[in-house]
Amino acid sequence: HSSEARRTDLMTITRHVLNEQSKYPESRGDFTILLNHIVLGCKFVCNSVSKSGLAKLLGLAGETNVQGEQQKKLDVLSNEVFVKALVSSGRTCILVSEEDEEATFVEPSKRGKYIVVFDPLDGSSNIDCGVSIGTIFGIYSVKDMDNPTLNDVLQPGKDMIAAGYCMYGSSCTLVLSTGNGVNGFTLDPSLGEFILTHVDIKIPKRGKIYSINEGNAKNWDMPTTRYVQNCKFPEDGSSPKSLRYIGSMVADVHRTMLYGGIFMYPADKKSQNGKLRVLYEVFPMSFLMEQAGGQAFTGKKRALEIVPEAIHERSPVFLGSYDDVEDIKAMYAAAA
Ligand code: AHM
Ligand code: MG
Repeated sequence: HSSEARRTDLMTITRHVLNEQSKYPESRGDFTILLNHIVLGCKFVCNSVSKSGLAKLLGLAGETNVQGEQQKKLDVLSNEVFVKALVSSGRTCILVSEEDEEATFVEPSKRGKYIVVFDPLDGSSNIDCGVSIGTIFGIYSVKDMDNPTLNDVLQPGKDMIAAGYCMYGSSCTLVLSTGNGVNGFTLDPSLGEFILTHVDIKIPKRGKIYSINEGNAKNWDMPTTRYVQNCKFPEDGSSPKSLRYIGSMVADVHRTMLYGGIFMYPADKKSQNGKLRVLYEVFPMSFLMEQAGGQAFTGKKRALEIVPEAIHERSPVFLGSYDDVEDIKAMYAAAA
């Protein structure tokens, strides 16, 4: 009767995290409270994203509302919701958002021990045509709660204590790791709860898909060019890989996680450090990939070993199935 049990014994994300945290005797529920506020932000954004097409149809977007304010753009709105939810959780001390030039230092009366780095709504070019977009987040602990400094944020990704993303697609899926593997939760809209649907996600050791913006090929370096050439014309006589590229990091990484393969945003002649941001794009996704048994590489080293010098710094990244990332590492080693 296990299917019956599954239907009546719902493992919500809160219950799951409470279970995980109960393994640590010193845990006092702070992380669970923090996560609940992140989840609230995700639910809000999910709701706004699903209504945004309708709002456009009814001519709401871009119009002024009753207070005479312009309707806020979705990414700006999402950022406000996350910042307010995180500050009011009372569990954060520093926030870094893709939308804000400067880091936010939480006032002492509302301060907690966690640092949250996030991209509230990633994949902005996909918003207006209804393609999947997402939220990405990473969590660190501060060293000295009474004295938070920017250095607390500029830690290598391997020091994160948790990372995750929420994808606003055909369903709303939240994928989370607290350093004990990766689990996926799907929002049940009728309950308003994220329910555990993807237990202990492991990425296939090798995949059949490569994912990259090939429009930049003219400016790639030699190892990337060779690697992609080999995806299409494999020298060992194996079948060519399929190409999938959505242009939303969350959606491209989510597919890579479930189906296997490799996602790449390399350096190119125009952008020496690629496009993706270290703190709230490269680090959380690399953390999740490693936790799922995959790898993340920058072209020079393990992505989680980058020591960022600025909060909006960028880095090239190659992440996905263990063996596929081994191949690109070999291309770089051969070129060195
Ligand atoms: P954004 O923060 O402006 O949305 O840019 C980030 C997005 C990622 O989601 C995605 O992987 C990448 O940009 C796609 O870039 P490109 O359009 O250059 O292929
Ligand atoms: Mg982004």
